Amino acid sequence: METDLFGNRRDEPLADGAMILRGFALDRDLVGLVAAIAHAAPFRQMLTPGGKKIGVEMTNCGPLGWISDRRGYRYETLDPLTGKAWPAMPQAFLALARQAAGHAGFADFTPDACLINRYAPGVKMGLHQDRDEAGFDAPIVSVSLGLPAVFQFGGLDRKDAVRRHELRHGDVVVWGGPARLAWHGILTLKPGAHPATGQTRINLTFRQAGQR
Ligand code: MD6
Ligand code: FE
Repeated sequence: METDLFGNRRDEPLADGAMILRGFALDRDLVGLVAAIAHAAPFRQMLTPGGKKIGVEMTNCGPLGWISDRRGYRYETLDPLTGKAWPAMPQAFLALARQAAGHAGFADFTPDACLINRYAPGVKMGLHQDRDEAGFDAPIVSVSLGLPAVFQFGGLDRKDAVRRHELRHGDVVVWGGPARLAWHGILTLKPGAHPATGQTRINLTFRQAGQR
């Protein structure tokens, strides 16, 4: 557990409206829940609108799922791979996302989408903004599981300087308000093994994607 000298979980400010909650997601069986979701809606590599395979493998749970294909980036209620609705969002996911948002000062967060990213060593996520949602009033809550990764967090302009922060198993990032459209990414994952996830990193990203 990430704690200070007094045994408290630490909060690390990133920017106005953004912070890392170290160890906030520890002691919950999130990995088991991810495995159950992936059984119903398998991890897959999606295509960019330009036709390139995305390195990060993805799936979703909740009413809306983020997808990418030749027609663009968007949210869909049905998984294009199975033709069925995405698996329900587990109560434990919802509770964690709501608690983390509340801890960071965003009351009443009700995510309707949870994108699940899986990284193998050698895989990265380039700098991007999360801007496919219907509105930007709600924050985003992001949970890191398994292998550590280096997170790059920049500003509202793509050219703004980025800072690097290591995200470890159980860390939660919350951002919203003035930071909601900040540019960010994940550097190439280094090889390793983690007791919870094996040779992978898993990231859960909770969003309010549809109309409220
Ligand atoms: C990742 N996260 O941590 C990728 N987006 O693997 C994101 O792209 C992200 O962590 C929006 C808000 C928080 C995030
Ligand atoms: Fe993102």
